[in-house]
Amino acid sequence: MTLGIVVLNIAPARFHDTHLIAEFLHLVESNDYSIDYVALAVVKTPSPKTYVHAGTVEHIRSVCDLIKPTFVLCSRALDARIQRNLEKVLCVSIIDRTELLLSLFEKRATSAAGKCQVELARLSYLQTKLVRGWTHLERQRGGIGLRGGPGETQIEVDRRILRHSIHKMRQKLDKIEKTRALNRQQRTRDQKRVVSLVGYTNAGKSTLFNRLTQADTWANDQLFATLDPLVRRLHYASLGPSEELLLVDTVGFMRDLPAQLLTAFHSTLEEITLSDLIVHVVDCSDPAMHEKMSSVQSSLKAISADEIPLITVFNKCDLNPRFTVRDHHAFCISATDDFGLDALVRRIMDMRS
Ligand SMILES: Nc1nc2c(ncn2[C@@H]2O[C@H](COP(=O)(O)OP(=O)(O)OP(=O)(O)O)[C@@H](O)[C@H]2O)c(=O)[nH]1
Ligand SMILES: [Mg+2]
Repeated sequence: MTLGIVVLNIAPARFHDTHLIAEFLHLVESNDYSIDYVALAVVKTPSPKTYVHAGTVEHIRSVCDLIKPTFVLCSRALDARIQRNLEKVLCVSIIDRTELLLSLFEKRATSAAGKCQVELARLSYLQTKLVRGWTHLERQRGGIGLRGGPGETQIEVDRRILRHSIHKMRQKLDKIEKTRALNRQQRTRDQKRVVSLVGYTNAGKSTLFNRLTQADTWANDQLFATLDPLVRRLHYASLGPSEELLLVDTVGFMRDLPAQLLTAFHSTLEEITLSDLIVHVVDCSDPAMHEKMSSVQSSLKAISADEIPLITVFNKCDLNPRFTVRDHHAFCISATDDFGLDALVRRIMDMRS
């Protein structure tokens, strides 16, 4: 457990910002950080030096003096210069939203591919943080002397090391990707149909996947519990196993995922583009359901998966019993209570014909 302060920047014009605050706090909890203090900063016009205004900086500084936190966590991605300025004034390391997401992904990555992808994302992120006189690599390598030939400045050394590491990591990922492509070819040869479960993080994809495949995938009330796509044949209780239908559990989406993570996870997301049917799992008990649905829809568009047949599944209806669906292409289910799963599985199986 690490101590932390959370600084939240909210623009008052955006009505659903309370959801964003809740989401950020969930992200912090998922990272196992204990929060000591939450400072809400309303920023209409960002300050060019510190993003938040002088009064807020002063306030956070006095709180830091008092509780001496290990980190200050910031709910938005920070430009390297702004981050450095804030760290100087507050005399404490700052973790911005991108870094928080990266460390969460690092914790969750278990497979070789997942680990490589997160490492690649971290290296690319570090590239954006190299600023003269202050480099994030110092934190990473614990001050090992890595200075190169005469005249090579620290920042040049850092850039060189990063370029080299990124190149090696890409090569490693390319190899993994080739194996994945072979597996996909095999599926096509065997004429298997692929159904991908997609959705916002924590919507209940893995819980549904477990129910529909008799698997035991890690499902948890934590963000990004799943990172690697998992493939299993459909096998639902009374309807028995299906030889030709494969179900894929995928990494969850989230609004404004950092570009470095999206690039590194491109091949994982590509699995979705090769499916015959997409099941969009939505948490219908979530007050931010509509924003999250749009976020998933735009992410599917961004990976060119918006032309694939899609059915929407409103999950967790046990938590929102008054919820009803009017669209007869959509389903209302509860993955934990097995409610509505029969109809859903029959619909998925219909796809075969
Ligand atoms: N009450 C209720 N809880 C559910 C239901 N389905 C899933 N959950 C809970 O929601 C939480 C998230 O479930 P997961 O299956 O891990 O969600 P996910 O979409 O796979 O999440 P990521 O892998 O993080 O993207 C867990 O605590 C589940 O027990 C449901 O139908 N009803
Ligand atoms: Mg999951």
